[in-house]
Amino acid sequence: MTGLFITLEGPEGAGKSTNREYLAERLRAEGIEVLLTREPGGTPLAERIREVLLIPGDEQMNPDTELLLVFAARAQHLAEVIRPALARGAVVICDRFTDSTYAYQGGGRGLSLERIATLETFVQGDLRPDLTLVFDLPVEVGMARATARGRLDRFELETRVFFEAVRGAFLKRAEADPARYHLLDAAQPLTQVQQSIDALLPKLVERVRG
Ligand code: Z5A
Repeated sequence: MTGLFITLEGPEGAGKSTNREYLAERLRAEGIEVLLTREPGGTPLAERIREVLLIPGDEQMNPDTELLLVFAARAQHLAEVIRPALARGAVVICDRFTDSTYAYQGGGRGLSLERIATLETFVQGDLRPDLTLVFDLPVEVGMARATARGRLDRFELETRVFFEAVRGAFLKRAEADPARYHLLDAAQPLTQVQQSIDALLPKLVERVRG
């Protein structure tokens, strides 16, 4: 038995954390086992790597170090949480996954996409998400939401140019594979975003029940 692997992606402040709970509750209401998790993180060790990645420090982090840390956390997360849950037939909803690596380390930092793809295969084998919801919104709207929330993490301190590149990378990936990606307009009021999620539910439930 294999479950369903759903990832939520998009720039900062897009509403992934808010809507992951919503989607999980809707699926649970159908009697489906849902495992809700996030990256970087999802296990105690991977959460420690998350802190290294997010907390601003005096020493500038080398982009390759950043890339290797996200994949190190992912290897742990896959082994301890994601693969076991999928193996027992659960739906895994993961707030960010490797599309974020392509967007932030590839688009934002300008690292080679080929190198990211090599690490992706090394760490994941042939495991890829079954469905990726991309919460898209203009950079200034996302930045305003993040700023309104208070203290900014190491990524949120980046420039607008960086976030435009991140957004562009998500959109490009979504455009290249419409079978896997579903684009949501995250600048809409929350109730409308959730209506768009509701519209996806019947097909999702059907897919889980095979
Ligand atoms: N990162 C990376 O570089 N490489 C990788 O491979 C991975 C990650 C996996 C941490 O992620 C950072 O790690 C991330 C990329 C990097 N950095 N950034 N930036 P994170 O997921 O923890 O951080 P985040 O994306 O910045 O989370 P976020 O700002 O919390 O965004 P969100 O989860 O999409 O949004 P939210 O918390 O649900 O909503 C933000 C606020 O907006 C909140 O007050 C909501 O109430 C409000 N909101 C949400 N939806 C709406 C609507 N529709 N209308 C109005 N207000 C709304």
